[in-house]
Amino acid sequence: MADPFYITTAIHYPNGKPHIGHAYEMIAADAIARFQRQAGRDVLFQTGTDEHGLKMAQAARARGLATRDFADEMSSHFHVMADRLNISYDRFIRTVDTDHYAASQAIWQAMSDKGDLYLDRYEGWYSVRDEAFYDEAELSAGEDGTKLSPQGTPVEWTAEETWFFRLSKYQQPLLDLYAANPDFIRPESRRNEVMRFVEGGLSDLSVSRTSFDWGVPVPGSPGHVMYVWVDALTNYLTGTGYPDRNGERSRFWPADLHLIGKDIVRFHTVYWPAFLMSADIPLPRSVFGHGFLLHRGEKMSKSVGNVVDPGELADAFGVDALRYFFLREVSFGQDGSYSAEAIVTRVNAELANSFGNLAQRTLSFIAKNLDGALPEAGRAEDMDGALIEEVVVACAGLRTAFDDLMLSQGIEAWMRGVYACNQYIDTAAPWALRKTDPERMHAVLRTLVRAIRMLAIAILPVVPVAAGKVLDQLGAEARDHAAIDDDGWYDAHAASGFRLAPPTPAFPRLEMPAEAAA
Ligand code: ME8
Repeated sequence: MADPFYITTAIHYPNGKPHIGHAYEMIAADAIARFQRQAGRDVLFQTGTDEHGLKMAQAARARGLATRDFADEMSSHFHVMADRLNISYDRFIRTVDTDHYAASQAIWQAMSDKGDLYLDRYEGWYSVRDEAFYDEAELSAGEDGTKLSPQGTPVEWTAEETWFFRLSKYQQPLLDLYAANPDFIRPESRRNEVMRFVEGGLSDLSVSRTSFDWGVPVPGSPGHVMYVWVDALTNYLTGTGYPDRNGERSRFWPADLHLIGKDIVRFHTVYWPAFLMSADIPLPRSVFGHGFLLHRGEKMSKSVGNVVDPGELADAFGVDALRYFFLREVSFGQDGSYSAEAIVTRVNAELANSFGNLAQRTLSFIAKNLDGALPEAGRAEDMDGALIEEVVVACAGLRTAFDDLMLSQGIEAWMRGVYACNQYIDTAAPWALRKTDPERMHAVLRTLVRAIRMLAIAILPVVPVAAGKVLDQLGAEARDHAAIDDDGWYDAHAASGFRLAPPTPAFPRLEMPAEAAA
């Protein structure tokens, strides 16, 4: 059986509607999941919503709804968005799911059996917006003198009896983990931050709450619900059937990649591995903290009025265009900025005018002038083999980069293959050869069809529908990496009598939406 590959996104707080940051994270994870499937891995891909905690309870109260009803309604917006963006998840988990309660209570019990949990009184600062505790030293003063968390959110003083997790005990094991596994935290800048933080010493962590009841009940401790991050992180295990270690999906643990944003790296690389070590569960192989998306370079905020609904962007530009833009424009791991102009410019230059035009011109010429029959071998020249070689290198470049999560660089490598094709067309000028040298025209078009097929397969994880459409037009069925390398495909396919129908453009040109242009 193929090698398993388990990838997860963060589970998103549905206290408000999904925003572009949520869409970005799902799209990036989806491209990686699709890429790994093409590489032949047996992929499990999980995303979902994080529905417990004080933030959700307060948001429900503000809407005058029962918390569960509010959670049902709000989670559905995330589910709809995932489907709208063509996210190929295997499971959309909700932390209110029954099996998730079982998993959370099982890991709790395992940490308790280890002797890592104890009751004490917690007094300290808590940010509801971050659902996080902070030390006094981490806080700063806001404009009106109120205290703010490092994320700039308000904190409040809380005091209650809670269960504590002996996080301090795991300081050295965590440092050893980072030292032995340089890829455990990526990118490098995040790794350095986390190592400095842990080297500074770890306090034990308050892991239950008694002041509200919207959470997973702590086993054997009436009145306590788990701190929302304990249950939230456990979602990754729930997806593999934990605590059953022999179930259908247990082969997917340990996870290969937790893809999350830079603001929650500490939870995933300090708390989460410490919980797992305590419960004697193997650790995930890698955590990648992506950057934040900014609108025209500014942080999204309701007061600035620049919170853009991802569904509206998808309606305006198309899902594949949006996917391409995010993955190409943002150097993965760093912050990135988006605007309507930037989307239109990038997509038109690289997809519509370059790859789209290449495919459309070539395929419609064949449909019209050869009656759709795939070109014959004709009279080959050295430049044909040279082009195929450049395209092979471009596709391999994408693969190597994607393997390393360098998504933008991978697409850039792919673009070099597209540009090489466009140069080849300009030099070989097949349209001019129709009357003067049909033999040579056949060879040129044949080379282009081979190149277009390889490029379309390679870019499938990024633009699955549009690239799939080009491949459908070509009648190219196999779409995994082995198919890119299959050089025998063309002649077998041409000999089968396949005929191209007149194609419709797979990568339409975008126009600036009227209101954004104003
Ligand atoms: O943190 N750009 O949920 P969340 C890019 N429930 N990514 C962004 C972003 C932006 N502007 N804003 C947020 C939570 N994100 C927890 C996670 S996981 C066990 C629990 C990312 O809805 C953010 O970094 O606040 C996180 O990875 C994800 O969106 C969900 O954020």
